Amino acid sequence: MRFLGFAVVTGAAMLLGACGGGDKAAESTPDAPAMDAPMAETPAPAAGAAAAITGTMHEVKMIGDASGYRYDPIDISVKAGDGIKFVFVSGGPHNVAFDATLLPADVKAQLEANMPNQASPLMGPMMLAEGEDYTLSLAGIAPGSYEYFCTPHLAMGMKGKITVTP
Ligand SMILES: [Cu+2]
Repeated sequence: MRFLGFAVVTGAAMLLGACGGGDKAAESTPDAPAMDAPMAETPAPAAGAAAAITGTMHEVKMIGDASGYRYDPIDISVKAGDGIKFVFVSGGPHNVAFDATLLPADVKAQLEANMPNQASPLMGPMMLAEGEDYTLSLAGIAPGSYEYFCTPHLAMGMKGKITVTP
């Protein structure tokens, strides 16, 4: 309940950073706050291993229109510790998912820890409405390039790439 007061993304990130080291056991909330409100990307540390965003917040649009289904930008470069907010613009449903077979083991484990509300391992929740968003922390992710995709639109080529630099 008390998370609802923090509406701003940076506020939520700071909140997590502030209390992340304290009580790690009691962080799992029964009601997932990210489901109902556009600004509710309050990260819910799953197994206590999630790494909070400490750097810049980037934005990637999720678009489906007459030109096709795509992430914009398709390639994005971030620094370790940065975060990406994926914003549903049009033409959904959209999500963000990674292929475990393409990831180094350490990156796979950290992404699983960092991704809130996974529908299945490494698959973010399905977003159904314009204006919804999904925030992913790249904190703790080793430098490298990692491809991701939209599950409903993979066959239509909706893929993106995140390059993490040191
Ligand atoms: Cu999509």
